Amino acid sequence: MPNPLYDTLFGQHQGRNTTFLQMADGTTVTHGDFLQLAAQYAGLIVRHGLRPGDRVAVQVAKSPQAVAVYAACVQAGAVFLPLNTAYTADDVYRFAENSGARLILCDGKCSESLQPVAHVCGAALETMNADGSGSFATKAAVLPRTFSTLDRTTDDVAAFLYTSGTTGCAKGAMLTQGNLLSNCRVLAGEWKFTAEDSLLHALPIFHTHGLFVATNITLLAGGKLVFLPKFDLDVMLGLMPQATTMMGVPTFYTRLLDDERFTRETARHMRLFVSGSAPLLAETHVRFEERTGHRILERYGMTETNMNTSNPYDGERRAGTVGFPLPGVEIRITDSSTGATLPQGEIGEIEVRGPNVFKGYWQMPGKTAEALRENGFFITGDLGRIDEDGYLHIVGRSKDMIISGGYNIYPKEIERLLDDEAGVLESAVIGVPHPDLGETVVGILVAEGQAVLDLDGIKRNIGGALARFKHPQRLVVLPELPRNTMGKVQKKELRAQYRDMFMPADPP
Ligand code: MCA
Ligand code: AMP
Repeated sequence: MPNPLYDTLFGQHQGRNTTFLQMADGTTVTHGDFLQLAAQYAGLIVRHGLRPGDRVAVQVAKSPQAVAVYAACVQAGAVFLPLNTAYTADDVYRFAENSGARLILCDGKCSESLQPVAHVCGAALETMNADGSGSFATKAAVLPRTFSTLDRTTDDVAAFLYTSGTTGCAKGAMLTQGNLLSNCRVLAGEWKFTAEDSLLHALPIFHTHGLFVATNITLLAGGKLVFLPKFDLDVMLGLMPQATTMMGVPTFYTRLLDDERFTRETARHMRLFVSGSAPLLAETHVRFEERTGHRILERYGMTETNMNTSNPYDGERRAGTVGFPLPGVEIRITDSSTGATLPQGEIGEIEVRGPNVFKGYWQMPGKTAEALRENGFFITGDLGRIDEDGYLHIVGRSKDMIISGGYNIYPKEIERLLDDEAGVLESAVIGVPHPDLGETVVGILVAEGQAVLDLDGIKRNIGGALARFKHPQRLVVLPELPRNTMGKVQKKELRAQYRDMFMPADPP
């Protein structure tokens, strides 16, 4: 029976003895063994009563078993809903509840806090620990190692990825089999992936970059992932000589460059370094080439669209740009207020159309209509311009969002908590430049009347409700927030005022 995503990424490897995953300790998982495990997991998903289209929320550590859950969902026609392991139980509740998840998979350490969530949502709860053990593995182990793949079409939803959005409300972006397939096919072709490739994989697998780009492309091409639980400089340096490609957020590149052990020799075996998820400074691009002789290939994507543009594999990879639209993808630059296409070279809203663009936000026709024009163009919330040679430059964001180490943070979510603190009249949360993370979170507070704010206490109070990576690194008190004549807070001014807060001072 046809299931295009399963057949293309997974089914083609059935019974193969080739290495799919190589772990840091040198142990490996073959394609064939991986697929048998995935089949057992698919069997268990179906035994839980899930039918095609039902959602499986997954908040587990990165492991071969976690990837097998993804494969199992595809094979059983379930919608895979991966969640950042840093999310709090409240976050998981919001996503599980909104999506109507029927099965929640979590680390054994979280089962106590998530049991009530599963109960309220009417979902089953199973555990999967970082080493793959847990109730899910135990129950699956006795099931057949084959599973009759369920029918799907390219228009069926394969995954939900949640984005908080500028209003702080959770939106489930529905990605179809066709979205994921078209994008990985195009990227594998453009970036010349083959079965000979070995990709150094240190990204998390709960986001587009690590899963739908790095993992899908490698599966499609039949190559190998050198599969690391997280970014660890020593491990990366040790294993890079065995790899041919790497994908990373800019923080990976700055951390590598800050270590003198990272040399031309370390990168000698590599053929391609890809960067994305956040802006790569032109300076990093230049330093990287000086050190290794490699030009980083920067590309641009989004949760709702997968990848949109890429610098060329052959041809000039231009620092400070995200390259050209991928084959089949259209980009236009528009006037944010009228939606009219702007003349070439002008700065405006970046809009995207193509087979990569998602189906809409789950059960949110209003939000979907705000983001997706009737003619199919998706309004990205990024500002850019196309230069005379056709390269896209991202020059800023019209959406209020911070990208810290490749993770998106929406200020509204933090401002709400700050505003609720005793003695706080109002707040503004901004992103300021950070040497390691690209941007980091700063909260600006205005006190009520003569109130004296206990900043450490406020940090502690809001901390419990926020995933760690969203915690403000610093809180600052101002007598008032800068506003324009319409009364709108001028975050641009605040960002300018605090732009050097974490940056090393230039040597005199
Ligand atoms: C970890 N911490 C962070 C971040 N990561 N704080 C702010 N921003 C972060 N990104 C905090 C932890 O909460 C912890 O805090 C402390 O740092 C150490 O944690 P650890 O896990 O050791 O952190 P790390 O190893 O230094 O991680 C930094 C990292 C990681 C390697 C940059 O965040 C990462 O792998 N980022 C990649 C994200 C990604 O894949 N983005 C793609 C999204 P404490 O000590 O206080 O507890 S997909 C996307 O954007 C689109 C589609 C695209 O175009 O790709
Ligand atoms: P997300 O919605 O988490 O997938 O994040 C997507 C956002 O990351 C985009 O809208 C951009 O703002 C940003 N982004 C992704 N790739 C790049 C890049 N190469 N340069 C600058 N920003 C990027």
